[in-house]
Amino acid sequence: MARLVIVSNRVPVPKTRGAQAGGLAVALKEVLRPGAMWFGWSGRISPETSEAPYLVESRGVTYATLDLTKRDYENFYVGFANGALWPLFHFQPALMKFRREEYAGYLDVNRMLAQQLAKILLPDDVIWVHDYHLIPFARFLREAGVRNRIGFFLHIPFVPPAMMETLPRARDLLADLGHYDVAGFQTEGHARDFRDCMARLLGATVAGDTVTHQGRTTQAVANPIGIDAVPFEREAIRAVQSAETVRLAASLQGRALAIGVDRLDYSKGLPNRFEGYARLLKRFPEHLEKVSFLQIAARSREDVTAYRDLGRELDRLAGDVNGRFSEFDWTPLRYLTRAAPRRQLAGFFRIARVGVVTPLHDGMNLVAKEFVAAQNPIDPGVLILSRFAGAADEMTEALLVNPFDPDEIAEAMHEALAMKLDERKRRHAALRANVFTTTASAYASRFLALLSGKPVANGPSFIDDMLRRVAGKWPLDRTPLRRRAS
Ligand code: GDG
Repeated sequence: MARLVIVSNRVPVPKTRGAQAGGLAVALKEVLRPGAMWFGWSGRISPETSEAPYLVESRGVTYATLDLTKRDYENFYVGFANGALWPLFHFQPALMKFRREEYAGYLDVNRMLAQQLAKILLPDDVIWVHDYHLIPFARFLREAGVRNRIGFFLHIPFVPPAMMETLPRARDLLADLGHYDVAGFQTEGHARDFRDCMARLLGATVAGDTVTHQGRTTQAVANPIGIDAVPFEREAIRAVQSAETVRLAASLQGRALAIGVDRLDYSKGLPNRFEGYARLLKRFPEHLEKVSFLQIAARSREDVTAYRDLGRELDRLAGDVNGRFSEFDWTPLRYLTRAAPRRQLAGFFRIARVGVVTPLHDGMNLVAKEFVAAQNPIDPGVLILSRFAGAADEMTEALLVNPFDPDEIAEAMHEALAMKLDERKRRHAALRANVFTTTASAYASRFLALLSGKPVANGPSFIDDMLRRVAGKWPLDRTPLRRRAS
């Protein structure tokens, strides 16, 4: 039986404590069945790159992680991945900072990780690589002699050829993607942009969804990610009784709650959202003192300059909104920059009248789906969603807005706050049907079926096999771990 290997930049080893922001960990929770392995960076910085992975087994899943050096971290993670690729793929070339030494560091880390993984693979293992940090990973596995099926899923958008070309080394990265057997994208538009780039920038042949370049064929498909909707709804129902949700509800004093939850990231459109809210209060004064906006924006990637600049801009804008509109007994905008526990978010979503999800560009956006799953179908809130989130392809019953126009955000908030129960229910029923069918597990099984065509779970434990093969040479912690409560 084939074993599944998940490869991603960060590996959420179960003992990690505390609330965790970030879409990938949430989405992959479902796929990890006994017999699987999750391989990648430990999230730790060490004086030396690890010589071998650190292994942890929990519930039959092996977590194999390696430390990076400070230099690796700065070049690979802060530099090329988050300083060049992230802005490029979010249509922000002006924020893209390309430096050759950082790109070289990005390749070095990918090579090192691939060489480590190659040592522990069996010929039947199916390898599923995640996201923009690891684009060249398959090439380095191939160079190490790996002939297994290798798939790649990009969680963020892809860009058309004219935008892709602004990145120095774009052609090399595209060629690297040609080493995957399957390349998955959040939307058909992203998959098409990838195929166009391969054709226009590399001269690859495209036929239907397959791309052939230098004798290798990659199937490039849309495979939209989803959430684990049933447990999330259950969590929301339970959380309504929790002390935090009760406290939040009491603090509203009958006012409508509008909510936004995002990582503090420039792709999420937060400045325009704050300005849109200010325009709502200015242009539609009937909402003054009738609405409270709660924005939770957990700080992330603070080592990258653009994120620190954004933090300062939002502090200023939040102060401006509250300075202009507050009353001595009403604060229009509540702005928190720490992560909240997941359960708490679910409860907050459930009591909100409006969910505001207005990224400038987003691969999918799971918050949109979580907001819908958390609603009470008898009295549901309204979702406002950016046209440029991947989720907009499926969630057409949301109030779709252009996030570059703060007035459009204001008008949608006005419409949502005034919307009658019948229309709220009609829109929510359609959105709910979508969110409960296009789930995380549907996404994962679809991708794995394409990649392997045969069952890939419940195989023999990686750790036992590795123990046999490397006989005590690697650091290993077999203490059974409690499942992280989040
Ligand atoms: C990438 C792509 C794609 C947020 N704040 C807190 C918190 N979160 C959780 C949300 C949600 C997840 O993090 C965020 O997922 P998103 O999809 O909205 O965005 P990214 O982190 O940018 O994820 C994105 C995704 O990958 C999956 O493919 O959809 O387009 O950019 O689950 O609820 N969770 C907790 N506290 C917070 O304060 N506990």
